[in-house]
Amino acid sequence: MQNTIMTPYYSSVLLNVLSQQNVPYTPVWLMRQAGRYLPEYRRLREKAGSFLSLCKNPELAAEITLQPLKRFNLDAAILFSDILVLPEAMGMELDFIEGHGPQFLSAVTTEADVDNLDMDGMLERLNYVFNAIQNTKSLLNPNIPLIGFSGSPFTLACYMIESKSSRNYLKVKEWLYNKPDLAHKLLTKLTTAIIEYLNLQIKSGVDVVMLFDSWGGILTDAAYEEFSANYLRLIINALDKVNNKTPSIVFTKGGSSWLDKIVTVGSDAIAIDWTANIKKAKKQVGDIVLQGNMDPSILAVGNKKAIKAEIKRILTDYTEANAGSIAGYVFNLGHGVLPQTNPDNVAYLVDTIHELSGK
Ligand code: 1CP
Repeated sequence: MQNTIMTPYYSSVLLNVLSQQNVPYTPVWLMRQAGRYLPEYRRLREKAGSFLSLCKNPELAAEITLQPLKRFNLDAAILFSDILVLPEAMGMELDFIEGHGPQFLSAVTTEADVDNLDMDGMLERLNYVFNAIQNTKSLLNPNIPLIGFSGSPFTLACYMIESKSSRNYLKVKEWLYNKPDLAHKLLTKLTTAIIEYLNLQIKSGVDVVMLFDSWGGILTDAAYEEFSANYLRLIINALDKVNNKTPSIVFTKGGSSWLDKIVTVGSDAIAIDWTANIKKAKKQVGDIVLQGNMDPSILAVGNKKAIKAEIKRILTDYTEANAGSIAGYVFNLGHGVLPQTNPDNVAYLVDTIHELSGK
């Protein structure tokens, strides 16, 4: 599966893949590569007292961002933060309750609540994120790109309307079906906020930006276009391309049947979850880069033989669909690393991907 190098423009394999260049091996990074499966993360979190105080401390956030890179030969860092810090900076009080995940103390329920979301001073209140980016960049190997991110407008709206994770999203659906104009008003406001937020992340030093549309998959086909894809497109179009760079990645979990729509959003790469058929996905996305596809539970429950077999399957399926070339693919999971994962399996995964793809 070895490829010839064409004079790479970047010293980073990930940036070369994202800019459509040939690479000597497949780059890999993992969603939630920093987090609870790492004992050094758990120790810092205990010391800091809460998840949010870790996010808001630029030194600790940078340290946690770098933790997985000290252990594993990853090809990218992703900023340690959370998608929910943006609504928090718009005035929604946020709590991370141990064992229950994140929760807003009150939900957005009325038009007045939407109007009251405070955009003035929002970016100043997020200063700790931009400081964490600068700290991380000053410590990170310059050949390793830093990924910044935001939730998609729809996914952030889900948390804001439901106040937390939901089983059936009935409050969100009530907005979509009974008060779509108000839903659009909220999504439009979030879109403006996300554009400002991501552009300041780019100015602060991130090399790639990713949009997490983690809950887009709850929508119907038509509603996905109306309430999620349209807003993703507005964001991608408004991103600053510093020196014509700063590639973007869009991830709609559960979105593999809408790849025809997602390609129209305009991102440089599309991330897929583990339910997607990567061969079909490659045919549908054409020249757009693909990322992801491995089931995260393999790392938690699979043995090395199973992990290797799955890496082989994914790389083989992708290359078969791409005229024998590994170009245009970024290895990742179909969702975040599970807390039950043994870090040794992550080390094995990363090294095996590099080895099998040509390193
Ligand atoms: O210590 C803890 O218990 C906190 C666990 C944790 C961590 C490590 C949360 C709470 N967030 C994070 C970090 C995080 N969140 C990152 C850091 C970078 C990395 O990937 O290493 C990123 C990119 C996110 C993004 C995020 N947060 C998403 C989008 C991606 C996805 O997983 O779908 C979502 C939906 C969230 C909300 C959130 N924050 C935390 C949890 C447990 C959740 C999910 C809650 C739910 O089930 O809805």
